[in-house]
Amino acid sequence: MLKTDLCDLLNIKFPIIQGGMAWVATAELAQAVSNAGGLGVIGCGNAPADVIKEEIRKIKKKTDKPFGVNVMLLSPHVDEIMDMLYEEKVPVITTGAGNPGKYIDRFKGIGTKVIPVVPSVALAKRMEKVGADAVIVEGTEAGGHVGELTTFVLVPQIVDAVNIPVIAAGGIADGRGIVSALSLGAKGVQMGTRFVCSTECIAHENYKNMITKAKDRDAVVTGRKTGHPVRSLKNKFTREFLKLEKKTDDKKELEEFGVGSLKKAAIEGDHRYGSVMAGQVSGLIKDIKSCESIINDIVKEANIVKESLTKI
Ligand code: TUI
Repeated sequence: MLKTDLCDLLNIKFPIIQGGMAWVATAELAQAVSNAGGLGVIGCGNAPADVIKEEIRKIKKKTDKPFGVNVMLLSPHVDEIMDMLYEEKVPVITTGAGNPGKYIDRFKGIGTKVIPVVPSVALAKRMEKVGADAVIVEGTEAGGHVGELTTFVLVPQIVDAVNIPVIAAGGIADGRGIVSALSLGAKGVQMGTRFVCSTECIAHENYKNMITKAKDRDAVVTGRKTGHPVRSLKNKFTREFLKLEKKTDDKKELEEFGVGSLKKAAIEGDHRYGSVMAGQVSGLIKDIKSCESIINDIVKEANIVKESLTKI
């Protein structure tokens, strides 16, 4: 029944991790995923430590299952957040948008598992060397801040290069996706966009509806010139951003254009002028349902797919 080494490492029922997305991955979403047998993850984004500490207190009241916190390493609050996570002895830390090497060692002593997102073989190897417990290999299909390579080519290369468990992310939203990831050698998956379209996610309904209505080519990348490319759904915001990118090389001006845009879309519901960060898999997501249904339906489908493969 879809059990892998990752389930033992993290003490979870299904090898499914929820992406730790800024603004929308609150305790409310994370507890629902953890209670359904996956690993729920609170996203720090650029929030200060006290805001995240409050979310951790909330989730500890709502579940006795393991959960994680995602630390976005470009945040100005990284050091105070890492100190707070140490004090709170959180079960799992995932990281994104940088190299968490210098933080890993201290968490060994308290049993916190540290799982960095890596967009390349080189960084995966470096993370294994400095003691990461697993790596999340995120392809460019993902939403938000993305690398260059696809999940399909990156996962097997990193599986061959390291001995720690690999978790595939980017482009996965159903049972077919999970079985494919496991076929490539991954021990589990991380899904973000699929969990945004859940009843428990606090994202504005305009944001969720834009994902369920999206078509195959709607998730575009802006900000390549800034060095921090971001994938979000096509709208006035992405069109204006791309226009500005043609006009200027000024990184600061381009970065400033994006500031506050995710909150605008995800919380205020401005799906035209805000940044609706979501992955290419948006075109595959057609409904909004509970995290429990999302996970149970995916596991059911994965088992059917597994069964059908034995007949090939
Ligand atoms: O981090 C994400 N997704 C995100 S972060 C975010 S907030 C943001 N907003 C504007 C600009 C930048 C970020 C929205 N979505 N996913 C994980 C991820 N990590 N994707 C890519 C990476 C990554 C990139 C470079 C990880 C490590 C890395 O290392 C560079 C180095 O130091 O070697």
